[in-house]
Amino acid sequence: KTARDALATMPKAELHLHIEGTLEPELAFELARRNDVPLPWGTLDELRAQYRFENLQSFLDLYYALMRTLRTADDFRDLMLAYLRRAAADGVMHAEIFFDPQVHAFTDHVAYDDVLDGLREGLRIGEKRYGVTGALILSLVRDMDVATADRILDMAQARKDEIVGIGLDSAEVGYPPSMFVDQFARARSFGWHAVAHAGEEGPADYIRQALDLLHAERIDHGIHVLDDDELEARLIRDRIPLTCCPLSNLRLQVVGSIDDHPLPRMVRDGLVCTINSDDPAYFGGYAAANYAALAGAGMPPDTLAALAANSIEASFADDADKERMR
Ligand code: ES4
Ligand code: ZN
Repeated sequence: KTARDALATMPKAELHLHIEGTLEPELAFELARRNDVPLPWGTLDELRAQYRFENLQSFLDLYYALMRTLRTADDFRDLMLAYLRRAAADGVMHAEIFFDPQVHAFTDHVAYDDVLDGLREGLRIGEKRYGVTGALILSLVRDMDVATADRILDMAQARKDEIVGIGLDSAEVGYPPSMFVDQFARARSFGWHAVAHAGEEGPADYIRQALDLLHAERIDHGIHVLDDDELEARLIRDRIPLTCCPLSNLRLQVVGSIDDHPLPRMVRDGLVCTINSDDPAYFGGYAAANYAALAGAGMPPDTLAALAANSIEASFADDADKERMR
């Protein structure tokens, strides 16, 4: 067995994955044709030349452009099935998956119910076909009008039991968690868990706001916690999980190289970290590739195994389901 196979078969949960970020260029081209959505790139190679990012925003521009090709429930089902197949091959037993319904509903005019129907059908078929369980996190897009967040929660309320949590994503700097206090309070009143992207490009104080104002139970990315010793001590003490995404941080130039990634320091300090893939179609690999990148940077196998165990522990699955994953 190769080292990579060992990483791929290590049982793990994926806690930070945007389903729209699994849209591979080939499927985007196929959907553009199927749905008559014009794309500014004439060939796959022309499209493939766009995957060099300076920062979060330059990635988001391409991510939202390709997302426009997703138009029907069947598209979302196919996207989910393609992801779950890859997840299973990487040892992912369970995935808690973000989606961005404000963009689908208000930018691309795809009804919330169609998006949810498609994703849920994908999860249902995928669980039977690949043995991976999945749950959906409705992620609010922080750089859209806050009124659209209220409207999407209006739509989501009738089917609230089909969603496991509320999230917060997209352009971070200038869009502090404090803007979304009411929306998160409402989502928590639905019985949903709460998570938020914070401290990816934004400051440590956004992590504090996510905890204090949004009552986030996990922090997505969170690597800028290292700029604030007092906050770091609190996360260690309270065992707040961080969903780290090494290949994402590399490709968005949040870190200069994988060898400079702060994960080893975070683990040594005692933070509860997990390894995740964020937008794998854009960042060069799915779950096992993220574990492999850290292994290549010298992270020992027992540390990787501990982080995989953390991912199961930090998931929103119930205790019986966690036992199944271990
Ligand atoms: C995202 Cl890498 C990243 N950061 C923030 N928001 C996002 N949405 C999709 N990918
Ligand atoms: Zn993310």
